[in-house]
Amino acid sequence: MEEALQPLVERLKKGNVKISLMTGAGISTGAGIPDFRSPKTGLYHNLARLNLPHPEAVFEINYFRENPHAFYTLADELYPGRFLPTKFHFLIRLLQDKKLLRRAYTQNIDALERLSGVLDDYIVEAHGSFARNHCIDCHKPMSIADLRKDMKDKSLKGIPTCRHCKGYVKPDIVFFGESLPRRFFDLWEEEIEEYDVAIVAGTSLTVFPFAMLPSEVSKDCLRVLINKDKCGTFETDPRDSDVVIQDECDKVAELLVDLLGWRDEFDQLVEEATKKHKENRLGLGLDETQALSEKLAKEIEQDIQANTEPRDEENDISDIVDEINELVISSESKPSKDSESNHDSEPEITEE
Ligand code: CNA
Repeated sequence: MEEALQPLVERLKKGNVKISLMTGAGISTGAGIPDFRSPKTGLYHNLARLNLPHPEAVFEINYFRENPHAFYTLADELYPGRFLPTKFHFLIRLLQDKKLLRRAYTQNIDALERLSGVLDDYIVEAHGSFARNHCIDCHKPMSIADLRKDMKDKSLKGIPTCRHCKGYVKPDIVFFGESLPRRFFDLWEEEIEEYDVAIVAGTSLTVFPFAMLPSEVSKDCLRVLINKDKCGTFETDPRDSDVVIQDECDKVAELLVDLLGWRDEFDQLVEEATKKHKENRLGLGLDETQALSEKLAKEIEQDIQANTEPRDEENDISDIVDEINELVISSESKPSKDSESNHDSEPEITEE
């Protein structure tokens, strides 16, 4: 594995590279969150108890309209706050601290990038997140606090219900048949050609349009797949320069850290963050998760200001902190704008 990683290590050691991460559920299995498709342990394998017509139905909007219970059973299990970031998430955070990270596209809805201290500006939650909720009928927003209250309300059978029209409310997680956030397409268009390295990890590359990202990067971009299985464009349209590592994400993250000589910083980061999360962990919900990411962002801002010149690009750290602050406030009290929900005429999420 060490030899296979050399092209990546050499590029990173040279510095001045723009790295994009394109990740999926496999980077979070080490945290205890099941992925979709792994045989025996994947969510789809374990959905029999929900009596679904087919496993994907749990994330289908038409099925949700008729039977929201299946989704909310799962949402309760997966709701952010219960899980700690993995070694792989901390590698992403370290890439950010080293000013090598350009963008972290994720299909995950677990917010673990945020919890590892990756700043909002770098993260593209392509399949949405639990940060906002809307009624599926009148599209009015619902606060996280109300959603969590309804999820525990036996008289509602745990189904969050719109205060205005009594329709079902759903977190802004992108279901099959719904469009992805505008930001995903904007960044794809603006900068996909700019990346020097694309690290694709923990994804089966079966959900579109996300699965197309690795084939859209420029010919000069080094593509690296870190996944248990070879998949997607790495199989169907491989490039000579591709690096394919079929192994556990966390194991590869650890090896990379050693090969790059980042061990001490990495261990310190993991130790400090884990301690903080354990202190904050009891009853941690999404609002607390965001507050924690705000705290981490502030610390990063202080570190960066103390040690280096600020970035000369659009990523003014104080703006990012303001943005995260705004997110915390809006998730707790301010209604979010309907226009921010994912109802643009963009391509919809589909499975191969
Ligand atoms: P997937 O289709 O389940 O594929 C996961 C891939 O990761 C598979 O190829 C596995 O072999 C591989 N894998 C699993 N564990 C590891 C590991 N430790 N190291 C290396 N490889 C591993 O999931 P995708 O993300 O490709 O599918 C997209 C769906 C999954 C998105 O819509 C997500 O919202 C959805 N999802 C997200 C989460 C989460 O937020 N953590 C959990 C489950 C599903």
